[in-house]
Amino acid sequence: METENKEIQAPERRKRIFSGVQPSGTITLGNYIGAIRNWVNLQEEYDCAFAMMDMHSITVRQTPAELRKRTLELLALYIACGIDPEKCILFIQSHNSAHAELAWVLNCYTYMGELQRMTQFKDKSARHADNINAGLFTYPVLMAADILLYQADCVPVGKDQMQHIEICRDIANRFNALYGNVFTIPEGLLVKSGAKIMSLQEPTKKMSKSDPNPKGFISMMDDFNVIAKKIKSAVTDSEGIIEYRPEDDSKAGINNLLSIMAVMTDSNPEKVAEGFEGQGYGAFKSAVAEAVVEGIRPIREEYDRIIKDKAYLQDIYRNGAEQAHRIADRTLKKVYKKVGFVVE
Ligand code: AQP
Repeated sequence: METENKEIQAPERRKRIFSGVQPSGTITLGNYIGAIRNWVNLQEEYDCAFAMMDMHSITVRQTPAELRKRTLELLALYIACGIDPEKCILFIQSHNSAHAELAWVLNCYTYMGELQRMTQFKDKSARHADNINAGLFTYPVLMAADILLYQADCVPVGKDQMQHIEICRDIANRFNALYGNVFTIPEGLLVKSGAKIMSLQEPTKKMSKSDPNPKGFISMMDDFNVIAKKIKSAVTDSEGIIEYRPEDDSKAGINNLLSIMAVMTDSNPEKVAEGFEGQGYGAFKSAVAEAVVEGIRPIREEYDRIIKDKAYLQDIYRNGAEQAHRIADRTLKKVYKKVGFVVE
């Protein structure tokens, strides 16, 4: 019998994505625009794993009951934003012990000098001078473990996290140079618009959920009136001209509002500015407030529905942890073998 001499090609593996948010506060418009919003499109093209990064959160003191509550709220918010648990792996970081295990190994392949250069460490140790703990210092190593465990090809993050992606690549390259091709070298994926949303009160600083001044950030859980009020009292300048000048720090407040408006209306900051030519800051701020509220409204309606269903959320994070373990354990075993541990 003649056999056909055709090669059967294995289907190409879809590229993999890993990302996450810390439940260290209520999620801001910055986290949404710079990260979560973009995951929704990416889930169609990539194999995605998104986690609630609770282990990272404890690098800064948290109230335990609050952290637990916010972790589940974050899961509900992911889903409300359009992340589909049928398409993506959704899990709680601490449910997969491989993260801590790989982080330990990678700690031994990371230099103190590299970690000392990290901007986030410098910023956070200045803000939490009474608690400069070792976890805060080695945060980027845990983040490298998060990414490398899943052999992620891409990591969608905001601009503030790009330095951590760079160190992750350095650690992975160093490990691969010693032991062969163990890790996929990941690329950071930045959004075109809104990769860094700034504080409404100090527009040269990024919007942060742990900002002690709540007027500086818009929480995705804020009352709609509060959102409008915060936008209307955003710091701008006295020039009175609505123009997008990203290089000009004196326009940081207006640039930021233009970026937010652009994302919420699927436009770009220059076009938005053209539309408001000759108008005052008051009218512009009202329009931004309306766009933000209308963008958040459907997410909040979904969120309110999902957060009530605790059994559904539990099913998702349990199932997610199982799937996450399956992928991560393969990488961890390989790493353990390479460094010389006795693997059963
Ligand atoms: N202001 C921002 N603009 C755009 N993207 C942002 N991200 C954070 N802030 C902005 C992106 O959101 C994702 C999740 O961030 P995270 O919670 O893991 O940590 P973070 O970057 O430290 O965020 P915060 O809000 O500033 O948290 P705290 O106050 O706890 O430190 C990341 O992709 C991040 O880039």
